[in-house]
Amino acid sequence: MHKNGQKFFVTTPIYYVNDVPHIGHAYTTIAADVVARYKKLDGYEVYFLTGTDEHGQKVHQAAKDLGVTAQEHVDKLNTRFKELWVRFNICNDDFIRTTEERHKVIVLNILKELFDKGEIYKASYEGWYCTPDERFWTEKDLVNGNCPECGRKVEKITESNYFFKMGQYQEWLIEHIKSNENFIQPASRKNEVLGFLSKPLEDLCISRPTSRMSWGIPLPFDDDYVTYVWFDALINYISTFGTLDKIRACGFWPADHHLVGKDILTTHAVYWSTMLKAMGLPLPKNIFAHGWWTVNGQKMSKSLFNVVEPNSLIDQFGVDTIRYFLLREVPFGLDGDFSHKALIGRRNSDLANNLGNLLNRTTNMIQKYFAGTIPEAATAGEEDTALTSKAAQTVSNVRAFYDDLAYNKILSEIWELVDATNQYIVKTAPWNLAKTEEGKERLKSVMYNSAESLRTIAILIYPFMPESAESMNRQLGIDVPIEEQGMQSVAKWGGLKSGGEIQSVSQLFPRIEDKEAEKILADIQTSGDSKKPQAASAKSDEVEQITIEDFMKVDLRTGKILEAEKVKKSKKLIKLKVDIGNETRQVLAGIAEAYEPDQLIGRTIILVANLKPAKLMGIESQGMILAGSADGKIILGGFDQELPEGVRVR
Ligand code: ME8
Repeated sequence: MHKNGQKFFVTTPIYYVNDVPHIGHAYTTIAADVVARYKKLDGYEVYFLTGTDEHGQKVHQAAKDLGVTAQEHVDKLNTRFKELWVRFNICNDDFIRTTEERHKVIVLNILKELFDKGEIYKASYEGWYCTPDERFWTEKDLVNGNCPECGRKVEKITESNYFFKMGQYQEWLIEHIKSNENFIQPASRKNEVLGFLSKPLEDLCISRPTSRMSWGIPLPFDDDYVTYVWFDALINYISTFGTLDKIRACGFWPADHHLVGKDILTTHAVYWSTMLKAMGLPLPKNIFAHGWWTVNGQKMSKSLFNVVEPNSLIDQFGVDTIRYFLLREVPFGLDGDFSHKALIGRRNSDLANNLGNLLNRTTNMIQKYFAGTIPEAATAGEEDTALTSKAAQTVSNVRAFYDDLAYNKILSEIWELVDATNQYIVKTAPWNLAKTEEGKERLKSVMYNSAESLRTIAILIYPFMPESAESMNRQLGIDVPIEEQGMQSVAKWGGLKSGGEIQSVSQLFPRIEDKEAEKILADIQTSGDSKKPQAASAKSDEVEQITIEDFMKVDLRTGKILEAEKVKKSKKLIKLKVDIGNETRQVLAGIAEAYEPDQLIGRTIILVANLKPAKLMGIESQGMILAGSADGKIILGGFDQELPEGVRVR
């Protein structure tokens, strides 16, 4: 394939390793994959980076609650992302983890260099700290006394810490943003950043005392501290290449696009830009902050259990339908709402009816009229010229829309060509041409042009739907994969070779029939469109049915709580002594955020009495008590009248 000698570097955020991967994460990663694949097709040498963010308080806490080491925890969890990206056909060149040695070494070097240059200093600090977000805020940042980012409670903390002299770069950064029009996109988000910068920019606290949080990269100049998780994480964009010298030499720097969600624009536009300035490295050409997905109008969150589980969606609809839907449905940059109904609608109208039909009718007619051999174009009528110029226009518009990552416009352009080709077939009416000798000559051109248009479409949709595009290409009897044909093969009409043999393959996008669609929507309705997050290996989101015998295997018993105390160093766990009639059990329950130990004593609960004992934080738990949760609030299961201990519940 023709190489243009240019390099292209695109990144996604590195996702928090203990998040359950959902369509929000998939969205950014697919968007990066599409532009990476397009640039490759266009002859660029591409470097596409993604990964996982593995330090910080949340990981530390989650590992503690599970009674495993933080390293064991992250080693296990990062694979959920890796495996999902394989399923989604993501062509990343590197997957970086912030706990890897190669990353830690670079973070240490950079910290040391900045410290030696006087960019980092130690000072006593008083601020408002949001533990879940791991961020300090000043008094003026707070909204109604709460964290301006997540709205949760903040605590006042006074401690000595290390600071990066971020504030000194405020004027320079404002100037940089204003004079580089595409540095932050979309424009509305750029204005938000400028709004943020209209208030005085403070220096950035880049350390956390190990006494409070030890899961991080120790500061090279003070063992009592670890590096603030954001300062550590942003450096992943450098550590993938190695040292600063390697960065300067690799030719990929600076990034062409850092793709991020709007939630983390400030950390990229302000923290990252000023960090780079201090290091003397060029800033990214573009930071694109896309919008936020909700699901049927609700926020996606683990605690709400309404995460749209991507593995299940892939099982149900196929990879390419989801890749297409996410980028077609909502303009990149705006917020969107995910609904299965809209997904099925797009699949049936755009993919099955418009594109699928065009491919089927064209290949079927070539089979029927030319025994499957692609004929040679002979004549060129008015309709043919209209179609070829539409195709040329489509290619040029698609190219231009990539500059602004206007994915939905790109797809809508391509579908205009799909429609134009379908209309071309209707207008030229091949079934009538086939009736006469003269018509048969014309039919050759009509069939050739329809197939050539499909070849063009296949190349244009390839970045979005790589599997389907390659399959279309094979069906058209082309044995050179699209990856090798490149964008230059659609620079002019006529790249399809006559004489190629049409291959019949199974239907690309079978229609989801009304009955099946109704069933899918009804299933979602009954589960409140709320699916519990599943492990990446889960193959189906259907609720498995069990028999009464299966259910009876679970020994549920009433139990009276005799004692309750909080587990030291755990935010969530309470240790209970529970009387279940003929014996007393020690049980650990993750309810400390919802109940005080005193409230629990004397309560009758339901215990899973035949659960294998397990150790949490080194303490044995001999059973599990039942509870429900809504909006993150945990409520214990119980009875509306008194029952003695040890009664079987069924
Ligand atoms: O912020 N809609 O990681 P994270 C759209 N580790 N995109 C969404 C989304 C939603 N509902 N939910 C998540 C972090 N995303 C840091 C990043 S980078 C150096 C460190 C996507 O796991 C979106 O890209 O919270 C968002 O910015 C990112 O996931 C946040 O991922």
